[in-house]
Amino acid sequence: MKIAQIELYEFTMPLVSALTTSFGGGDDHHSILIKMTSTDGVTGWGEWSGDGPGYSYETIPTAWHIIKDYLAPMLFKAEVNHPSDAVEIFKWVRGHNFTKASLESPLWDMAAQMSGQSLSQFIDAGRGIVKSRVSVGVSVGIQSSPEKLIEVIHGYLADGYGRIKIKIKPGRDIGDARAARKATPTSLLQVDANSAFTLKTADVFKEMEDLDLLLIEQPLGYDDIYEHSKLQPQLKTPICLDESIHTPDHARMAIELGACKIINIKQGRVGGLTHAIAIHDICAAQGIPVWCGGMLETGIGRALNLALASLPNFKLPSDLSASKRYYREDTIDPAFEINADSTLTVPTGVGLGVNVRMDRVQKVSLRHEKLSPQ
Ligand code: OSB
Ligand code: MG
Repeated sequence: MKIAQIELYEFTMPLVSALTTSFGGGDDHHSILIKMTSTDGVTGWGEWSGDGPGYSYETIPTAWHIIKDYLAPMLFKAEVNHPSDAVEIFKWVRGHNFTKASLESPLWDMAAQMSGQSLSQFIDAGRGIVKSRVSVGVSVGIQSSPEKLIEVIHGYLADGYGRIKIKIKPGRDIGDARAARKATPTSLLQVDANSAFTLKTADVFKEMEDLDLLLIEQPLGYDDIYEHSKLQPQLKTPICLDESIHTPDHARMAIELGACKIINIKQGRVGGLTHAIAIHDICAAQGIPVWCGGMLETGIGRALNLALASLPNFKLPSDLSASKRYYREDTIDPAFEINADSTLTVPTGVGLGVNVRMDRVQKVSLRHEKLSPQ
């Protein structure tokens, strides 16, 4: 397969509910959609899932620059036999994982379409190991008060979510975790610190031990593995790494050091589905369960995440909520809905298996650029 055209759409969409984290968070979701066309006229979609410099160094302008000046020209020159070829094609560019992933995504969509399969089936490759429904939860931002947090959690429980994750930061930690546990004495509950603590301020996690938390996500440095390996043995509650795992080697090293007992896989953060699947396999072999993290993706990115999370070692509920938790009008049809058993159904149509609503993409688009071979 040769690539004939790459279209970039910068867009912004209002969030139904802002996700305030230890590093901030706004009322809108601002990102890039990618439409790719092969010389045979097959089209595929992808979504850049970086968040901004509070989460990783990548931003929309860096993504645009890296795609336009480096990745797109490299991809136009290449013959793509399998979407995983992207890793080798883009290897010369260091880092910029979210940006590489955003171009690898449409290759997976196109390859699955060309094989006449859903992306989940394409990843399965005839092994019969993928699930048709994925267990999911909801990620709840820091609220104005613990009382408000309880109210918001009750709303999500009523919507059918069986797993709640709350964001925490210093000063809004044990109090919020206790409030969340009070709101839901029996649901699966976890906290995400987004790197806001240090070994010196980590005693608060010992106070959380009696709350029966499923996991503590990324308590320490965003680039740290070593100090997490000092903290994990002091806690019974499993540590789950998010920010500090960027490559399959990071996953291997974190497990080897005992820095975590669980890994959050975000395909964008690790440079695409190829590396995400590799990390899934490494963890499976080591008995480390994984779950799929979210970056407030619209339905395009979420469809890809759902295909990934259909793999068997995605054993814990993923941050993949219904369309309406994020957007009043999603970029796709039909909207994702939560099933009564706190699952999302993996699309069965070919490729991503969702219908991209071009009218809505146009409506939210801020900038559009077409790239083609020079
Ligand atoms: O740490 O998991 C995170 C969103 C933006 C940046 C970081 C994170 C998140 C989420 C979103 O928690 C979860 C979702 O998409 O539902
Ligand atoms: Mg996280």
